[in-house]
Amino acid sequence: MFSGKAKAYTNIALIKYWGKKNQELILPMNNSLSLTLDAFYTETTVTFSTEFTEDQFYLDNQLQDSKATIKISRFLDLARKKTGCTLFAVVKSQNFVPTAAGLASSASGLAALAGAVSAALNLDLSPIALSRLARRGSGSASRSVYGGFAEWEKGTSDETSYATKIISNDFEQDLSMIFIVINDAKKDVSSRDGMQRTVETSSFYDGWLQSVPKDLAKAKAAIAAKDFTALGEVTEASALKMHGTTLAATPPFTYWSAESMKAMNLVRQLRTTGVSCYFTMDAGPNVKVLVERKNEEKVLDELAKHFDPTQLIVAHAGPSIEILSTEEA
Ligand code: FM0
Repeated sequence: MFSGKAKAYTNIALIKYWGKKNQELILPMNNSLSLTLDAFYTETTVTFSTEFTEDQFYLDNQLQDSKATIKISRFLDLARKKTGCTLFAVVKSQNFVPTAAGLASSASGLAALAGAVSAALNLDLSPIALSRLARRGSGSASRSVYGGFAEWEKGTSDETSYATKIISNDFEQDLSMIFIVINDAKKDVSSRDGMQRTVETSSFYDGWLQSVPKDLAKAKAAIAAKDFTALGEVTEASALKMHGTTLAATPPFTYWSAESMKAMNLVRQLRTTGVSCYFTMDAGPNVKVLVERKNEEKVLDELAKHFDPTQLIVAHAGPSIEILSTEEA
């Protein structure tokens, strides 16, 4: 019996990953840049044993159906192939999320799975190799290998597509990200389906691709200069452009709800009163507000006038992936 356990934190992209050029290998169309956060994480244990007769996947103590398990099995196959291991595995994953608000993240989940399986099979991977493996589970997971800021270099092959840490002089310690949790009845288009539909059908997609290198350069310069305003501006712009592409897809779609718009307007309004803060959004209606830590209280107080306190979750920069144990029995 071999087992490994790992803990990985989620990350939020400031410059978004949106679109794949290879769906099998999860090679992205553009580089992305993210901040790993401390508030949400996943702990995963993978155990391989001769006693198991199939792969099993438990999420938050619930045995998952065959559809969810097949995805995990395919991922495990990548690691099994590396070592010639033919054993089945039981995967137990726990998402640590402050409220039951649909904030479970594929980034922390697949990064933790990659860490756990590499620990169980003693793959002894470098951070880059672990990032490449995590990428095969979910693109954004490639970035959760690192604490603080990370950049996922799109690359041109399985070998060359991976994330690295951005050295930031601890700038990330000055930042807060406030999640505004917006529960919406509308069924989401998954990020996987949404980005694919956009690549294939959106007439705005070329504009997105053209804009990313400039935005990425701006973000990296802002991090190097510890320039919050510049980082905030380009973060918000990247999110708006990504979400713009979905409106021109066929069929068109949007992740924005009325409440998301309310939150975004509030952020803009706060700026007009001199409080520097910026929003970003991913493949769902939640809005995340980037703010300097010194202004966190002020922004929270203002948001609390319009949203229920249970909808507001504060996060700060989080650490890199942690391998918690490796056991052989
Ligand atoms: O995180 O198809 O990683 O850069 O969150 O599993 O590779 O779940 F919604 C925007 C993340 C997409 C931006 O996509 O997709 C970002 C997004 P997968 P992910």
